[in-house]
Amino acid sequence: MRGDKAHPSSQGMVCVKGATIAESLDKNRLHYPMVRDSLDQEFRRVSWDEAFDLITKRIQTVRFTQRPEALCMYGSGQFQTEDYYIAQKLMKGCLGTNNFDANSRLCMSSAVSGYIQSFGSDGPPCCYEDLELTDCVFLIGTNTAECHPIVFNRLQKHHKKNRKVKMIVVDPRRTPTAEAADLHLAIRPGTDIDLLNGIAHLLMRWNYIDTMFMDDCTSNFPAYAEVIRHYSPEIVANQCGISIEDLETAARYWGKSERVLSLWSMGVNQSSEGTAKVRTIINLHLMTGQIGKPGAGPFSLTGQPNAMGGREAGGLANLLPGYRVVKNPQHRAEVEEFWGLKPGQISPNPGLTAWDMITGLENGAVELLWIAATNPAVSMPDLERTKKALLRSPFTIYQDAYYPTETSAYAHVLLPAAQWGEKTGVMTNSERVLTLSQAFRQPPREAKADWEIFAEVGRRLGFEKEFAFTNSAEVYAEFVKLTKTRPCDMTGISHAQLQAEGPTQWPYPEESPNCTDAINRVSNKRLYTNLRFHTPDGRARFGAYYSKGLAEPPDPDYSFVLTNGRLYGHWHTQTRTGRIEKICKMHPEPFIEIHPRDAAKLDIVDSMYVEVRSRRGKAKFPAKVTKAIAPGTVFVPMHWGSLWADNAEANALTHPESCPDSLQPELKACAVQLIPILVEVTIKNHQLQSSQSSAAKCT
Ligand SMILES: Nc1nc2c(c(=O)[nH]1)N[C@H]1C(S)=C(S)[C@@H](COP(=O)(O)OP(=O)(O)OC[C@H]3O[C@@H](n4cnc5c(=O)[nH]c(N)nc54)[C@H](O)[C@@H]3O)O[C@H]1N2
Ligand SMILES: Nc1nc2c(c(=O)[nH]1)N[C@H]1C(S)=C(S)[C@@H](COP(=O)(O)OP(=O)(O)OC[C@H]3O[C@@H](n4cnc5c(=O)[nH]c(N)nc54)[C@H](O)[C@@H]3O)O[C@H]1N2
Ligand SMILES: [Mo]
Repeated sequence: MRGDKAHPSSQGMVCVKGATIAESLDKNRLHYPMVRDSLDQEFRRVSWDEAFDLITKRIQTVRFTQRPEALCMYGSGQFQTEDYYIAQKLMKGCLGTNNFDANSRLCMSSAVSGYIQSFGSDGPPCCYEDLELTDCVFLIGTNTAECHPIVFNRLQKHHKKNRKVKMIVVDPRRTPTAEAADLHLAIRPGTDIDLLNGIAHLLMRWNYIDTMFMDDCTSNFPAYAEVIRHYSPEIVANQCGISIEDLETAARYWGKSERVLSLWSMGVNQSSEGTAKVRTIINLHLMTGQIGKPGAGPFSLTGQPNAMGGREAGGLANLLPGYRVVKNPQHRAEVEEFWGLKPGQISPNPGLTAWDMITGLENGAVELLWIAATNPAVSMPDLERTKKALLRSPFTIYQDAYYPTETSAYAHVLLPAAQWGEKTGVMTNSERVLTLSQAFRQPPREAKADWEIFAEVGRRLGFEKEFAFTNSAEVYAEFVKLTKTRPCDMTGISHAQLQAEGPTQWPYPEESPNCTDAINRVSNKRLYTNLRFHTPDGRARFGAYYSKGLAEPPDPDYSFVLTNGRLYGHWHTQTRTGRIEKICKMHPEPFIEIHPRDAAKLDIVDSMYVEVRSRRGKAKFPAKVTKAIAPGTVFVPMHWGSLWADNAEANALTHPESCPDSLQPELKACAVQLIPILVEVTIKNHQLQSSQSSAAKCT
């Protein structure tokens, strides 16, 4: 495995996950469709024909005896764009329910809502070249060094080479990212809006604002000015748990820099006020005119390989293809017409979100759940409740590349999916660059591409014409037509074009007499260079938000804040990285980080087991006593589900509080108690052995 030196984004760099991934290609793959009547039975192998027949019959029954709203699909940013598109056409178009949501709900949905509300459209406005052109980079709620190592590498080179470039990191933990910063603001979890409003307060006070930009290009500033008035440095420093000097330094770095770039990820998005946090970051850019120019702008770092493509294809319950939204009647009409559906076929109601699907199983509203390319039995919040709900599901189809995963235990039907390298499709990265990911090997045994599975079900439901595709290039060609004149116009892009020209950035409209290729390529690097936004009046909107803080703040009974996140070597639920020797050696087991002061109070010493309890569940981890975590806060990695360690599931503790605008669960923080375990317990680290033995059973 080598990086692609010609790729404009990675420039040939790969991290450990990329470098070792070949090792996981043939380990524990799901090879055949399998079914069972109830969850206590063994799976039996069936032919694709039988599996398709079973699924279509079940869909028809639910559709005609209940309602299409009882059908749900839960997909993923691991899909290629073609998989996403076909799923939207099947669910939202042909079946008439918007109940398609993706794991992006747990990830980027706050950024999507924030961009839409502030700019009138989704779409990160920056590009990676900005990493090398900025004077000040503001990293908030992102451990870029471990989670976006290639991005971080580019940034670090620039930072090291240019002494004047400032790097500010806002994170309750002293992560490797924070280690590299000129200024680390170790705020209390959930106090981001306090901090951002506090910086805005100082920028106002010191007159570091761009009034001309605000007058010409923005709206709603007065409401915002009224809010930030209340965020004096004394109040903010106290609230965030940082010094006034550090707060002032941050504001000064921001105010004095010609070009400011902010980067953020899950420490911001994964919150019940995630959208407000995103908009509050954008506010700082609007008040200082830091957008639409090189080296500047609000830049969300996308988590998964193709979560961006999912947004383009409309892969959340509130979206439609081409950066359209379900609630907009014109958007629905455009998509209906394009798909040849009768007017009104697309439901005007946003569908069930990922968490709504879980509560829908609890209250009987969901009759059929189709899960693909995600492992919710590890990654959903409030895991005990999630698993109980999954156990009640009348019919669950689970389509994954690997077996077993924690979620396969909850499936009635298992469908083997081809993964990257075994199917050809398009993926989009954070800077809007599209890459053709080409197949280089056959899918193992009977595995099929996700889009092929959805299309075959569509045809068997009677939509032959709608799903008459013979390859993914045709699927893509149809999809791009739906982006015509939309903010993410990619009508000039096709599989053949990507193959010939290489990775391409959108917007990339098809060639027309007054819009040549050359012009497109120059102007699409950054969005909003003309300082006109996609709102009706062309102005970017300030969002005026007071901080609400954590949805579940600590209290005398649950006095610590638990936060969680990622480690450099592991990918999410370990279906691949857990099977790679080098990575397992790098991160042999889960742990809980505790500050020495807290540890001393509770008589906890390094490596001692600690039981962590929240209102929803409990888990056990060996302690890692370290000053890298702020007192009062503890941290556990998210990667260990029940297949990889006993009693150490971080998500058993998290909670599903969600807010109405982005519907983002509060995954990053919850209140917990810590109980040292004096008698040694074993957290058996199953790792490679367990997965190999269970695999032997199924294949
Ligand atoms: N190695 C690795 N890389 C990955 C992934 C992986 O699984 N492994 N997954 C990918 C995906 S899908 C995603 S979404 C990204 C996630 O990338 P990141 O968001 O960078 O990763 P996390 O570790 O989840 O969270 C980042 C930081 O948020 C901090 N944080 C917690 N609470 C708060 C808060 O209230 N405020 C602030 N400011 N910070 C807070 C945590 O301490 C943590 O260091 O990574 C992607 N890259
Ligand atoms: N507490 C807490 N919870 C979190 C997070 C957190 O930070 N803290 N992060 C959240 C975030 S940001 C994310 S993105 C989620 C990630 O959570 P998940 O989506 O559950 O994580 P993955 O392990 O990436 O699961 C992807 C699944 O897809 C399979 N797969 C891979 N490629 C393909 C393919 O092409 N087709 C099919 N059908 N299957 C495929 C893999 O084998 C794997 O089972 O977790 C969320 N949950
Ligand atoms: Mo993510």
